[in-house]
Amino acid sequence: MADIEKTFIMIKPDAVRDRKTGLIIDRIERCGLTIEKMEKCELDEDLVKVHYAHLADKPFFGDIVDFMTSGPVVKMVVSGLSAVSKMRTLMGATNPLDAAPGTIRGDFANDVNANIIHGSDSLENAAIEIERFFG
Ligand code: DGI
Repeated sequence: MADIEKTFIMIKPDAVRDRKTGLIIDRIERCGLTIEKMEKCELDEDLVKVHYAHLADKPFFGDIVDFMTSGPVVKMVVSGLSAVSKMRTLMGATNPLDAAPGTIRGDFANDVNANIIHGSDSLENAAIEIERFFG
């Protein structure tokens, strides 16, 4: 049976700037998931570097840091049955060109870096990321 899980979600600066926050929250709630915590904030460079440390050796790492510090984000804790995998399905593939229509990235994003939403990729990382961003 599926378990109630908590996952970490972040609406990225492009989507906040384009006033898509409400549309994205609507998609999340329509899936039966619950927004437990939500805060609009700016990320400092050090936090972004820690969060994306698994990509530190990639040539596009600097682009990620520049993009994620380019404006406010909306960070959230989202809960529900199988929340981690449900959110990953709802978000769609990392590259919006590969993301299926009907997914958040498939419908709203065009750029692999500015791909409008982050969601934890495992239950273990969800706990780490919730602690990292909400303490
Ligand atoms: O968990 P995801 O965000 O789906 O994927 P990830 O952890 O592999 O990548 C983190 C972010 O890094 C992703 O949301 C956008 C950026 N990224 C990933 N692959 C590429 C990329 N950015 C560029 N410019 N090119 C890439 O190939």
